Amino acid sequence: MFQRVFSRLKQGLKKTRDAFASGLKALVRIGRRVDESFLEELEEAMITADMGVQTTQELLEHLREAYMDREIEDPKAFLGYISNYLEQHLRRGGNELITAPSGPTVILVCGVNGCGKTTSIAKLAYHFHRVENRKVLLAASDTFRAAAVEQLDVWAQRIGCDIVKHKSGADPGAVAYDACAAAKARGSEVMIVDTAGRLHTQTGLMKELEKIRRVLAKQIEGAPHETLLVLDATTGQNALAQVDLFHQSVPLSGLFLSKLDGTAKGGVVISINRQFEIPVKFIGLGESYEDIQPFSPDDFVHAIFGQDVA
Ligand SMILES: Nc1nc2c(ncn2[C@@H]2O[C@H](COP(=O)(O)OP(=O)(O)OP(=O)(O)O)[C@@H](O)[C@H]2O)c(=O)[nH]1
Ligand SMILES: [Mg+2]
Repeated sequence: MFQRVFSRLKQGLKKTRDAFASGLKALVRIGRRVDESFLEELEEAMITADMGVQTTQELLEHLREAYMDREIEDPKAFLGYISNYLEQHLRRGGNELITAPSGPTVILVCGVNGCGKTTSIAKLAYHFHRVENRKVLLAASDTFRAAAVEQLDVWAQRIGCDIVKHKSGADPGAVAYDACAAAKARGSEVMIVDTAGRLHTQTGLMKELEKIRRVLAKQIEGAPHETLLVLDATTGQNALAQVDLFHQSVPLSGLFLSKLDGTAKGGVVISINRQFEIPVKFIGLGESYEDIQPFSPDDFVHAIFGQDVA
């Protein structure tokens, strides 16, 4: 089972691995010396993978020192050094989901238009309902975009979980309110709230998101236990600005990084993890509801470097 999950992760990160780790391997394989031009090429490979300037510079600094101190003798050893460094860097803790001590765990999901919210919610529903065998209820609080309710409804049917929905155009806060009542009455263990895509400049829509959050907080103690921002990994470094702006409206507790399969810039996980206190909790690796993985720093680095898990 674990091997299957890991090979799915490796498959999903193929583009990043090809661009970054394979590039690095080619760099060290030609039996060259470590000199300035080697370090420059290394830097380029890291920036291309979107690891961020800060992480790249810091890592290069460490590599230089380790080489000067003769801790690393030949270029091949650089690979092990880099993967260890990244693993330690990513392993900050807090990647686990926060759950309610009793009653439903409420997860509010937000993000810009088209970033993958609804698909990611389907993946979360699949993960909790089908993998962890917990009772899941979805709240269709995106009443703004035409067909958004139907889209979520189709996922709920496929996965076999509950859904609370109103008509398109209804008040998303009222949907959230009804969903809380239903979750309590039906003994749901996890309730996931879909919301409309919005930009921070759309003041009305941002206020609406804050209102949904208030409704949840009033109806269920401690809710939302998680507020997840879905970030499209293919947007690269732009994702960083979105974290800042959404966090100002609704305090975020975690990130769901979607579409990692579609980018060679998977290194963005590293810069996001570095820049914010907010941890990456899940990653999305495809369009099917099975393409979800709870984020594990060690597995992520192993998958990128193409090593087998220990
Ligand atoms: N390859 C890939 N595609 C994804 C992933 N997640 C979502 N998508 C695709 O991204 C597109 C948008 O996904 P949605 O889930 O509808 O995004 P959304 O944020 O809910 O969109 P709005 O509600 O319109 O704001 C769809 O075509 C999805 O199939 C992923 O992890 N990998
Ligand atoms: Mg949606």
